[in-house]
Amino acid sequence: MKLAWSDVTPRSLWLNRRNFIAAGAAAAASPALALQGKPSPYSTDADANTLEEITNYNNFYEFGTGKEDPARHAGQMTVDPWSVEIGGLVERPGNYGVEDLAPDNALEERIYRLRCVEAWSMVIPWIGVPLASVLNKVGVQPGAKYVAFQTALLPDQMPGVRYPILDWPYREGLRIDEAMHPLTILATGLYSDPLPNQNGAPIRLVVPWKYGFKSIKSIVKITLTSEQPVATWKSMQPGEYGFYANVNPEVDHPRWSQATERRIGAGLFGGRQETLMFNGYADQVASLYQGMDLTKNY
Ligand SMILES: Nc1nc2c(c(=O)[nH]1)N[C@H]1C(S)=C(S)[C@@H](COP(=O)(O)O)O[C@H]1N2
Ligand SMILES: [Mo]
Repeated sequence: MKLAWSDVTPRSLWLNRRNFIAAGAAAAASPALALQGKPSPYSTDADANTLEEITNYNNFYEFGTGKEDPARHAGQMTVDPWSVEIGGLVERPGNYGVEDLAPDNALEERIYRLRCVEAWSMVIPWIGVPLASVLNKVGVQPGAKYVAFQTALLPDQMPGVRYPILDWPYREGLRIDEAMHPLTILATGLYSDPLPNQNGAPIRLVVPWKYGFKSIKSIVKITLTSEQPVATWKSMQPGEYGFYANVNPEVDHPRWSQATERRIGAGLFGGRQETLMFNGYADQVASLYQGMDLTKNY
């Protein structure tokens, strides 16, 4: 039998997590869905968005460019069985199952802010594992400087990829120190349920201090490389989207300001809130970019 949240969580945290607990109680009735993660000091105590909001306002262009398209179409994607091909500069290349990479007993809860480059934001209670734990499992070779990620390309199941909106498959990358940072996770669930397809099932990257497009969904391939890998948005529009894509209120997008953001669900009178440097994670990550000109390396 698993410990209850109240057994392992201080009451102050516990109160902030009331939404999560409610979802967990519902999931307990259905043991197959009773994924639980350990609470984490990396979590924000900001109020999380509702499951309704998180699963109905999405960017997942493989299913269309409208915010409601993923909720409408992603259900037709088969996510089980699924394997992730890990290769390049690693000691143990191979095809890994999602359960191998993110076993139930390793799952953690991370309540993170998500800031889209389009200037809206949410707070999402992810469940997942540090990407570092996966990279350590496969063994990083000394020459590895970057990590490349690739999304599944399933034309029969993804109506969006029939159109050349992006250079499919969707690809992203991180520098190795960014990939190994404890804030960087691979998520397999949210609100105690397995990840909904529209949020990138069965396994997706979450890098909370970067614009949302870096957090690539439905990953089928991870490759350790010595050169900076291709990133889809950067390769499409390099003047607008950089490799780093760190949230930065002082560097505007060429077509709009990045100084403020609209919190989804805040309502008409919620107003806009100030965007924080590194999306509020500066204390943890600013040192990664010491000496870099962030207006050039955007
Ligand atoms: N494969 C893939 N990953 C993707 C995207 C996409 O279109 N395709 N959109 C990105 C963008 S722009 C954002 S803001 C986040 C949104 O994640 P969410 O829908 O789970 O909130 O996913 C990112 N990951
Ligand atoms: Mo985004």
